[in-house]
Amino acid sequence: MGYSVAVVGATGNVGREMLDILEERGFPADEVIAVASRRSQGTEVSFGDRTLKVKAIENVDFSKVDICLMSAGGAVSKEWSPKIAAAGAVVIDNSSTWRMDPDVPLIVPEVNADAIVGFRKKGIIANPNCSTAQLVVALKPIHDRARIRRVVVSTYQSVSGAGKEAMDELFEQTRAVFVSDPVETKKFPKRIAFNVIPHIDVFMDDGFTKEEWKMTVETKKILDPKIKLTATCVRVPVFVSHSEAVSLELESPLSADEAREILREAPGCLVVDKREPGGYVTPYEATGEDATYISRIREDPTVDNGLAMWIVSDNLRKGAALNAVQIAEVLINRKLIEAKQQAA
Ligand code: 11C
Repeated sequence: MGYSVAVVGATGNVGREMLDILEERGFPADEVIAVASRRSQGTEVSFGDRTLKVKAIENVDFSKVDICLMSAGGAVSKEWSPKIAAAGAVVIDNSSTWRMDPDVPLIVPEVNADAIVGFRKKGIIANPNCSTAQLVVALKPIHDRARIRRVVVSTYQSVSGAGKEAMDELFEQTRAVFVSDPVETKKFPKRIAFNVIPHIDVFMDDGFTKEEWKMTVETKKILDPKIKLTATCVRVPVFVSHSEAVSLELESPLSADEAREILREAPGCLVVDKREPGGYVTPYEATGEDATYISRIREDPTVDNGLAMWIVSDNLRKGAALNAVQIAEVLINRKLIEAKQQAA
């Protein structure tokens, strides 16, 4: 007997990717329901070689659903995730709403799959922010070997992290620059075409942005509360895949060669690190791929036991949809849920 899976937010960037990944990985689903707001009801989305008609969230009977992959934004999740969980489906939520709730596990399967059992408290499992997910996949094997004391990370985040309208804005501004039309800004606070913007999400009282705060608190929750992390998050004119320049201060020494060997064996990681022009991964190559790519691994002599690296991953996949589907696979593989009887 297969599972009944609902994808809420099925018309968005991440929702579509969730459908693709369920299909690609042969997820054991008897039924996949595409769900969105009433506004999108009746629109069609692709699922493999089939087309699914989108249902409005109000019209779905979640008591017949086993797993609900949510990517419909914070407000929808706040209202609907508890209702869906109460109806008996396990919610895997991609928004930031539940991540820091002590009764909701925040999971990256390669890092803290064992914490998933905490889902029984509220019936909700949180997916981390995209920039955190790829970071912790690469940090976990290093932390296990040499204990990370402090992380300094600068991100180079693609516009797809801000949604489809943001992708359209980069495209439209780029076109406008080439044909000498006026460049309009809508979603971003400054022009993004041929520019970079050191600001993602809202500003906090201490001068950091919420995206930077999320990287700190989520890394602590997933990996180790003792790790200190400071981030500068920057939007760049790239459509898909986030990049990160990361400097680590470790408790014990670890050479670049040792780090490369550890990361080569680590789940979810792919090392591409030749010290020559082009011997590293860029967002263009990471797009559409599942791996977290690690390049430019080198010792940093400016601090004790310093190590630096470059980490790139597809933010819509490992940063969102793939991680959510992997969480669902952990639930099934560890027999933490059973498929309900399907309606005829
Ligand atoms: C961005 N990382 O690139 C954000 C998008 O908390 O899930 C994801 C925000 C989140 O804009």
